[in-house]
Amino acid sequence: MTKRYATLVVHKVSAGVQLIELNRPAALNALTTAMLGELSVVMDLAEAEDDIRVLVLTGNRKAFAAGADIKEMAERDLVGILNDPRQQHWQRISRFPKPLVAAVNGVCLGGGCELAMHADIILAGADARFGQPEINLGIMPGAGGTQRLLRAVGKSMAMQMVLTGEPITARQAQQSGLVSEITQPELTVERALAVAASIACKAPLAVRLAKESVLKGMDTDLASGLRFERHAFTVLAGTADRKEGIAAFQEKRKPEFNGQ
Ligand code: CO8
Repeated sequence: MTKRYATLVVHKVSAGVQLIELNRPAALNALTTAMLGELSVVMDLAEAEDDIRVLVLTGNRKAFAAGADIKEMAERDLVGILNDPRQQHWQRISRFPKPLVAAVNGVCLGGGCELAMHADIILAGADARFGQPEINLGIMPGAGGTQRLLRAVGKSMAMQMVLTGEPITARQAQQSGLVSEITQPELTVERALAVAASIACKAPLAVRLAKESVLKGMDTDLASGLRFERHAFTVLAGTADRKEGIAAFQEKRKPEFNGQ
């Protein structure tokens, strides 16, 4: 099943997996407020729908997204930026509780790179380029780029990208930890869907708490992170899916998880 929005195309691909394509090819998928708003709506629907367990986000072969839409940005003054409605959409995207996999081909710049970094896993085609070129426009990253990039690639690489604006290759992105896997460009989406399908058949509550626990580790000290992990692990002891998972292992069969 496919649903078309003004700036997105959304496909129900397989059991539990939904694919979202950013669809402004003439502008290299530059992110407008409307596009981020549609992404928020799709995420609201996906969060509420039990049958959707993992989202895959992609662009096209030329561009994941070339950044925030510069034409739209040019119309915003200081007050416009202070009251920027995009902030709400970014927050919504960052709070999405189910796994989000990004399949990146082509340019992934500025707000596009920041959007990719909202994903839990980034897979990239060999020709992908990641960058934070905002400095060339006299501005700086404003949707988490300085913070998420630092955590993903470390200080030196983050500083180099943010201060020079020069993009890095898919290979450099993988070596520095921004990207988990590199594929042939024509296979990036297929591979991302396979990764998503592998996650979609796991116990949803375990997936949700595991994601939350890893994200917790991004912004807390080790002791607090370990405490959170311990609580989450304990909570899962009360689930039917844990019983099912262990029973299936002992009975040498595939588990059937139902999210309880
Ligand atoms: N915004 C709007 N339109 C764009 C953008 C963009 N970011 N990028 C490309 N386009 C448009 C071009 O204007 C062009 O349209 P047209 O044909 O109508 O002139 C079309 O896409 C194709 O682009 P090019 O002809 O430039 O294609 P090239 O292959 O020659 O170049 C590049 C590709 C190198 C990617 C080039 O387009 C480029 O440098 N783009 C801008 C990249 C950039 O600077 N991105 C950062 C934007 S700022 C940002 O993201 C801040 C985020 C802050 C978020 C805060 C939220 C609260």
